[in-house]
Parts: sequence; structure tokens; C-alpha cells
Amino acid sequence: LELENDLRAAIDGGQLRVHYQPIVPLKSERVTEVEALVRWQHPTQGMISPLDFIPLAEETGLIIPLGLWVLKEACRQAAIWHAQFPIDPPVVISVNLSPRQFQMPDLAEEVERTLQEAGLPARYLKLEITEGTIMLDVEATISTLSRLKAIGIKLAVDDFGTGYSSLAYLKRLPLDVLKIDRSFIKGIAENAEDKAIVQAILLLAKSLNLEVTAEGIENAEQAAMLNSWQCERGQGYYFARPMEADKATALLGRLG
Ligand code: G
Ligand code: G
Ligand code: MN
Ligand code: NA
Repeated sequence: LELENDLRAAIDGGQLRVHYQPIVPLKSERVTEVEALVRWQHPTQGMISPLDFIPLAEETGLIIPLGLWVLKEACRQAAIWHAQFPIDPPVVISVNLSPRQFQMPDLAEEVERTLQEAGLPARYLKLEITEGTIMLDVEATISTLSRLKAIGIKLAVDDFGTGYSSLAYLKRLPLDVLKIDRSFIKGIAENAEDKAIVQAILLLAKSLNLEVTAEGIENAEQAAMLNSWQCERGQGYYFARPMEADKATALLGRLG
């Protein structure tokens, strides 16, 4: 309960931060996208990981104001980068949506309003949901994704391969990207099963006309293998860790 009250105060009191992790095309390794990842700068406990407060936020419903704050902040920052750096195409911002956020009845309207307020064109926003979120209520998912898609937002499945989404449903969803979970990427150089799974996901994605981002790339060998398998994009400590907005600005500036 103490943590819950602290978190409530944190949302209202400006203790949340958004960090940004670059996502790169494996062919060029130039940053074309960043994932927004929330952090909590606690007054006495220091920086708290989302792993330690997102579940509580989800349980208590605080994820709704928290998630809207992250979305707003990420869109605001993306619009600043677009104005600041004449990169073509401008960097895409990717934002995670929890199950409860995704089930908000007015999600599409909230997102559209946020984009308008930030002055960010919808095609530069990508939303990430997990297979678990997709499968909560597939018909509702199709309807919500279709509304978001109609606005022009890009849609990604996060942690792909770890959940239970059915291939029959995947075909019916207006998705753009599968993000292969980092647990599969970890072993691709040494483990025949991981390699087979990742290659199968790449084949599946191609046949469903989806792009792929490989998560958790930690070394050059993994990046090179994935590139040789025509995986479009990568994310992971090998390229960059999540970083403060200022550092991301400096990174984007060097590429502009
Ligand atoms: O950045 P890090 O690896 O610590 O994130 C841990 C987990 O928290 C990841 O699963 C990530 O998707 C999740 N996460 C980070 N930021 C957000 C956010 O803004 N909203 C939601 N729903 N999840 C987030
Ligand atoms: O669930 P989601 O994919 O949104 O989580 C992203 C999380 O993965 C972030 O918390 C980020 O810190 C973490 N992450 C990003 N790249 C790597 C990596 O190369 N290795 C590991 N172990 N974690 C990573
Ligand atoms: Mn994610
Ligand atoms: Na993920």
C-alpha cells in the first residue's frame, strides 16, 4: 500500500522519466526508431525499474494515468526530435501498452488526442502489445487495432513467441511488426533450437507480410546472423542501452 501511494504521488509529482532505447535497421545500423521505457526516480530509493512497479500499476489501475503520461511524454519528445533533426524518414517512437491500457474503451480517442496535442503525425507512433493482451478478447482486439490502424498508427506484437497467440488470429489482425522475444535471440549462435525458432518466426512474418524486430541483440555475431536471415531491425545492448532523453538527443544529432 505504501508503494501504491508512493506511485500515485510519483505520477502526479513528476518523478517518472522516460528512457529511450534505439532500434536500428540491421543493414545500416542507423537509428530510425526508439522504444520509450518508463523509469521511476524515487526520492529515497533511487531509480526503480518498471519490472518493480508496472505489475502494481496494472493491478491497481494506476497504469491508466501512468501509461497516458508515458504516451504523452514520448510523443512530445518525438515531436521535438522531428523539429530538431531533419532526418528522413523521421525517427519513430514505440510505446508499450499494458493489457489494461489496451482495454480502455476510449483508447483510440486518447491516442489521437495525444498525437494532435504533440503535433506528431500518427505514422511516427508505434504501439506495442503482447500476445497475452491480444488473446484477452480477440474480437475486441481486432476492433481496437483496426481503430488505431485507421488513425495511421503502427502496431507491433511485443515479446513474440513467449505467449499463446494463435496463427489464425494473427492473420486477422492489422499488425505491422513482430518483435521476437530476446529469450530466443540469446542462443541463436550456439543453440540449434533457438536458431530454428527464430528462422521459423522470420518465415512466418514474411508470409503474413509483417516486419520483424529482433530484441535483446547483445553481440555482433547475433546482429550479423539476423541480418543474413533478412531480419529487418534489431534492438539490444549491442547497439545501445535505454538512455535518458538528452543522451538520445545527442545520438540522433550525430546522425542528422
Ligand atoms: O526497460 P526495462 O527492460 O526495465 O522494462 C522492463 C519491462 O517493463 C518491459 O517488459 C517493458 O515492456 C515494461 N515497460 C517499460 N516501460 C513501460 C511502459 O511505459 N508501459 C508499460 N506497459 N510497460 C513498460
Ligand atoms: O518487454 P519489452 O520488450 O518492452 O522490454 C524491453 C526491455 O528489454 C527493456 O527493459 C530493456 O532494458 C531490456 N533490454 C533491451 N535490450 C536488451 C538486451 O540486449 N539484453 C537484455 N538482457 N535486456 C534488454
Ligand atoms: Mn517493448
Ligand atoms: Na519485448
